Order: sequence, then structure tokens, then C-alpha cells
Amino acid sequence: MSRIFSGVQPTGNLHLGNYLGAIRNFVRLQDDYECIYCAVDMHAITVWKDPKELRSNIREVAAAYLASGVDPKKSIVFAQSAVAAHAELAWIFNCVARLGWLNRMTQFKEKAGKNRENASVGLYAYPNLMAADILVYKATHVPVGEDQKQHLELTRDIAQKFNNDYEIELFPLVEPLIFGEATRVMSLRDGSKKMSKSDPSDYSRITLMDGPDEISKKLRKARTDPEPLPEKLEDLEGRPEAANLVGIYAALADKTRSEILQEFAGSQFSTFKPALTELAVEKFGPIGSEMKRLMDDPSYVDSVLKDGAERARAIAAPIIREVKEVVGFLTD
Ligand code: AQP
Repeated sequence: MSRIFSGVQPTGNLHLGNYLGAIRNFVRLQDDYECIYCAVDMHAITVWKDPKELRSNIREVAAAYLASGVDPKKSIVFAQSAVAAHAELAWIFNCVARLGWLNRMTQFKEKAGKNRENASVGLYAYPNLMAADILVYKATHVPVGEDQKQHLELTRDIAQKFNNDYEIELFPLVEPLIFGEATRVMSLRDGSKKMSKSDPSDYSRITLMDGPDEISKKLRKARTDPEPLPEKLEDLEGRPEAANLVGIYAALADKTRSEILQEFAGSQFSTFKPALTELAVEKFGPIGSEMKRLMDDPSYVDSVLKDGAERARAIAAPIIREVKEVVGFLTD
């Protein structure tokens, strides 16, 4: 059976993009694959993070998985820092990956911005840790949003270089699983920017914990253009905000964007936005309230994370041991 690995950073403000691009797909894959889902807390500290907030955000990611339908009996749910093998393999990969490869990573450039000299070394080496997260389980498939494609290509490069350098077929070449009608959800305030947790504007994103009033307010204020919705998909070209809302509707309704356009062709946003609001409230209402219930019961969430960490450690242990032997470390 192929093995799936994926993770979400516990950096708060989990949003529609994280759900449609990743978490919802985690749920859909768990019947057909062995799935390992992580709150990647070691990635979260690559930029400064308040410790109290981090603890709460780790539980929030776990609660989001569970509330969205990840079954902790079928899938493994845990916090990255609880399995030391991630960090051990990441160091080895720091010695495999080349500076030139990391220099090409667009996410580092975006996140470090102009103040590159002041960015943490962890932020720069982030893709090596991500490769270790996946390969410490020899996972073969990784469900992610489109923005993670470049990091997964780097994971393949690292696996290939390790295999070549040590003349052994140890690591698989992972395949990204990027699917659905909303693989790159854009900001509600600016159709050229991806919806993100760190956008300073709350109006740029719908979070999983937003109630009906907040969802309605945010969608009412969402930027659009004055044209009605077209009949054909190609006519959405050059209309990023309209295309984004249609993509969100399609993903939430589990239909294609063409089907949505057939339904709403000729409609103004004054008609489309309330329909989208109703759909979003219907889909997110139960997830948000279940997340709140789980967040109020941290002992249950912690027990899921503890059990998950034990199961993850058991899978990673023989793999990291094999890697250490191949590299030439002494193992007992
Ligand atoms: N806008 C998005 N559309 C579709 N998928 C998205 N993902 C993130 N944003 C979108 C996917 O969600 C998963 C978890 O992301 P992450 O938390 O590991 O990191 P990120 O991509 O850095 O998330 P954010 O929300 O954009 O955070 P900040 O603001 O900190 O940069 C991944 O599979 C990702 O593809």
C-alpha cells in the first residue's frame, strides 16, 4: 500500500485554502492509503512564535484534522517535534541538499522579503526538513496545495542525490497529490495573492473557526469586478477575484467550475455572494463548532497526538536506523 504524508503548520488562522488545498483531501485519501498527518511545529518556529500560542495552535491543527473527518484510528495524527527522527534526517539532508537548490526556493524569498540577512537559518533550510518529514516514513504521495510543488520537487532531488551518492535505492521519489477545484485559493482582498495565515488583513481569509456572521461579512466585502458571471470558463481569464470565488464555490459544492458557471451565468455578485455564503456556512459551521468543542477538551486531543506519535516513531525507527547505517554512523 502506498504511504501518504502531509502536514500543516501550527501558525494559527487555519483557513479555507488550507482546508480545500490540503485537509479535505487528507480525509478523502484515508480509505485508500496508509496516512500520516502532522502538525509541523518545527516548521512553525522558523519565524518567531510565542510558546503559549504555539501549544494552542498545535492542538488547533489536530482539532481541524479531526473535525474535518480525519479518523485517528485509521490515520496517524501527531506533532512533528514528538518524533526526533525528523530532525535527525533533516541534518543529514542539510548535508545532501545544495545551497544553489535552496537559493531557488520562492517561498523563502517571499517570506524573508527584503530583510534576507535577518531571516533565520531554519527558514532557509525549511525545505530540507520538509523532505525529511516525508522521507523518514518513505512516503510515496504527498497531498498539498499548489504552492508546495516546488518544495516537493526539491524533496525528489534530495532523495535522488542521496540514492546516487550512497549507491542505494533507499528513498522513493515522491509524487505530489494536488487535486480539487481549489488548489490555490486566493486572498479575498487581492486576487493576485494566495490566501494565507499571515496576511495582516482578517478580511483576506475565511478561517475554519469563523461563524456565519464573519463568513457573511468577509464574503460581502470580498473584492470583485462589476461584470456579471460569464457562461464559459475561459471568460473568467483576467478576472482573478471572480475566478477565485467561482473556484471556492465549485470546491465546496463538489462540482466543476464549468458547472457552477452554467448555474450562475449572467448573475451579478449580489446574487452569487449570498449563495456562496450559504454554502460556506453549511460546510464550515459543523467543522468550526466541532473544532471549538475539541479545543475545549485538550486532554482528548493530546491523547490522539500521543498515540499518533508512538505509531509514527515505530514506522520511522527502522528507516532512520537504515539511513544511519548507509551514511556510516555507528548503530547498536
Ligand atoms: N491559499 C491556499 N490554497 C490552497 N492550499 C493552500 N495551502 C496553504 N495555503 C493555501 C496548503 O495548506 C497546507 C498547509 O500549509 P502550511 O500551513 O504548511 O503552510 P503555508 O503554505 O505557508 O500556509 P499559509 O496559510 O500560506 O501560511 P503563511 O501565511 O504562514 O505562509 C499546504 O499543503 C499548503 O499547500
